[in-house]
Amino acid sequence: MRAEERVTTSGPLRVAVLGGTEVGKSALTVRYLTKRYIGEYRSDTDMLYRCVLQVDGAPQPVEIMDTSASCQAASHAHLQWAEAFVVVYAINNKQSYSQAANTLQELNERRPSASVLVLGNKSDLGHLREVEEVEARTLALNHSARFSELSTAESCEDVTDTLDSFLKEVKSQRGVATGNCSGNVSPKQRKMSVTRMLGSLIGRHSPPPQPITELIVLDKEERTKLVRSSRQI
Ligand SMILES: Nc1nc2c(ncn2[C@@H]2O[C@H](COP(=O)(O)OP(=O)(O)OP(=O)(O)O)[C@@H](O)[C@H]2O)c(=O)[nH]1
Ligand SMILES: [Mg+2]
Repeated sequence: MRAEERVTTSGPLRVAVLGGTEVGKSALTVRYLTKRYIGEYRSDTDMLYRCVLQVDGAPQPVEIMDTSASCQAASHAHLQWAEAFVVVYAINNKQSYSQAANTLQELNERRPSASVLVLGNKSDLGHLREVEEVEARTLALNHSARFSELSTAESCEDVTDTLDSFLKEVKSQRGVATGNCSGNVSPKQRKMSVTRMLGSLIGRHSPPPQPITELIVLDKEERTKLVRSSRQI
């Protein structure tokens, strides 16, 4: 295990959602947490969701970082912060697959012990397919990662099943139940309710999403602090 890898045995499960631009990272995250599919999302910054989910039949504090592809230059911060990674590409976008392959390589070098899920999104666009499922599945296998291909737009059930079982695996790899949900977050983070945030994203006439504990919008400076504070655990 590399020095920069820390074995976390308490506190929230931290998952970073990585991937190229417009592959559906935000759609996937919001779909999982709210069961809703929303067409357009803010994409200029990272979104940190803090919540308590049922993982393997028990309440579990979880933090999910929906990363912004426009902030990829700072992705080292994400690699340090999270203990598990969802690497997303779009099956109709070969370039996003190449980017996912590069990310897997980087994870292999910098976070070899981390749990990784490779996720091919937009399977509803099979007629525009540029990435064969078997190729991506083999890539994941070669990196000892899980693999799933699904459509965030069309199947809430697939998203839920895939991420539920991934979180279960992440938790089981810790070996012990986790502690509290307070986390270690720098004081300057802007906080707003998910209802308000999603309300502004999806428009006034949509019904409110299911409640989530907290959504924190991070700019680059704040993200750096978040990583610094997570290293002090
Ligand atoms: N057809 C289809 N479109 C999808 C799917 N998931 C997301 N999209 C669409 O893809 C576009 C990008 O989705 P986002 O969730 O914003 O993608 P992102 O990866 O968060 O993008 P950035 O934050 O800009 O990097 C949006 O128009 C979504 O509606 C899917 O499963 N199928
Ligand atoms: Mg996004």
